[in-house]
Amino acid sequence: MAKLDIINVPDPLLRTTSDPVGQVDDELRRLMDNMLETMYAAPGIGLAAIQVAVPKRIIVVDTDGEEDERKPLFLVNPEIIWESAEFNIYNEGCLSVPEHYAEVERPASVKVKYLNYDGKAQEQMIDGLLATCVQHEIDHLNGVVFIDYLSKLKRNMIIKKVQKADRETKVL
Ligand code: K1U
Ligand code: ZN
Repeated sequence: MAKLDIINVPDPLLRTTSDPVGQVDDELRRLMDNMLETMYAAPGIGLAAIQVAVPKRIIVVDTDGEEDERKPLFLVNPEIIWESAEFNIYNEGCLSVPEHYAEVERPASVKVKYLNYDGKAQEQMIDGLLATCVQHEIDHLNGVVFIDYLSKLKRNMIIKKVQKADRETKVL
């Protein structure tokens, strides 16, 4: 497995709509394994392929935390087919917007349809942090970043701070 580079805002790749996957084959599974290693190393609880500059509709998530109890989910071509009328607010972060967090409101529960690691079609009801995380990652597949839910002023301020921090890291 290999750790991949995560791109940050304002990289224009983060604004692209990712392409559906045709077939889940060994090459795609290798990408999913590398995404998972990258996510755990970051550390994070989710990662979309576009965050490692691959415009394919793939996300990996693991919101359970403990290293000895890892339960990763691989979602290929994920689609939300139902969402609850009830909403949750969560203080979200993003590996492509390092060090910045903001409250975002999203449906509390969703039903998601996807292909799993073996290419098998699945439908699953999810709630809590997992539902928040899956919605955040599906947003990435549509070129949406969580800071888009904030005011333009706050969003631009965060982008400038991330750019400045990245410039300073490059110089070191
Ligand atoms: O960049 C990403 O898409 C990953 C992001 C996922 C996410 C976090 C919170 C709410 C919705 C979606 C992260 O993983 S940011 C890092 C983070 O939240 C975290 C890191 C270590 C332990 C626990 C959480
Ligand atoms: Zn993110």
